[in-house]
Amino acid sequence: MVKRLMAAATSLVLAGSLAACGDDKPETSAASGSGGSGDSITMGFAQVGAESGWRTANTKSVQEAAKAAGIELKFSDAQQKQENQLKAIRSFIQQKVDVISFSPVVETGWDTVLMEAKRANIPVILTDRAVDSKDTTLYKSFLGSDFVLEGKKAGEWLVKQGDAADVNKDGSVKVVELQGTTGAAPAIDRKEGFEEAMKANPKIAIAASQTGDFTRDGGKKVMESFLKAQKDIDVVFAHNDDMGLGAIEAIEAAGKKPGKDIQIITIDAVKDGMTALAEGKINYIVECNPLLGPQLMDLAKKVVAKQDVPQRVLTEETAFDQAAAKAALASRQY
Ligand code: GZL
Repeated sequence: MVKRLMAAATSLVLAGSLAACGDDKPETSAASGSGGSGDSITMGFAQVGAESGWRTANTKSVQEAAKAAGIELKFSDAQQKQENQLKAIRSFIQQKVDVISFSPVVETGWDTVLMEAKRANIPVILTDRAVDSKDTTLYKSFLGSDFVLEGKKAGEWLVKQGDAADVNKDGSVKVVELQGTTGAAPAIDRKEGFEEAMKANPKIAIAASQTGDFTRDGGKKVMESFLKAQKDIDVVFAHNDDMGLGAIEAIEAAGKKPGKDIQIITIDAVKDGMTALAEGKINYIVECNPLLGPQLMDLAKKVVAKQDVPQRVLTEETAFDQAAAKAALASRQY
């Protein structure tokens, strides 16, 4: 009991200082179903931000699953800034939470804070994005997608299109790429997977590649610059739906037909992306499942109970063409 009182006192101060910093949103704490009795689990969750439809769905899944599991959730939104995530994790350590989980906004710069959590005997579960730490004892498990495979699926679809229906008379395919957040695991890995698949048809070439930071506005601005700088773009490969939707706005403003004059391939399969796919403005979407909440809470209970858990838990996901999107749209959860 004393531990929790001390922690509560500390958290009030820290929450105040966090709020005072103004950089990130103060933590929110959803009371658990059990009223925070001694045996309930408290999780500190440091979220990337609210940059995309995928992230919003991921946050909803984590918050709803914590409530359903009777786990008290201290939630922090880092607004896509690593320093805010680091601050939140250190606050969770001060508050002596039972388990910490976060989606690292970028791959690098986590070893020190993970060591601090380890020294405080607080287990860490990574979700969604990975870290580049070589010491895998710094976290108990990583729950999330295989981003290289997602990029590969996107590239393999394009290679198949190229074989089946030449995009240009000479068979050449000019691609522009809207990258995710610089340094983020999904951005690094999706690019790697796409380029790997493209090798099957050397006539497919990436003429320009730039980060749109996973946001709709970022995708629109970068696509506007590509349309000015590049002649005869055939395909846009966007690392997420939101940047692809921004690209659609730019393509239409330039008087071209997205999905026809310029084909668009994206990753995520959130509702807005799937709607554009069903309408024919996007040509192919590789799914990246944000509904990680239930699996995360199961892992958290096992980790707090000192049970063994897998170092890596992969999420199941598929891909959609326009016909599949029309059939799936009504039943999509996010
Ligand atoms: C992928 C996730 C990415 C999504 C984007 O798991 O980290 O971040 O693809 C989101 O939509 O912003």
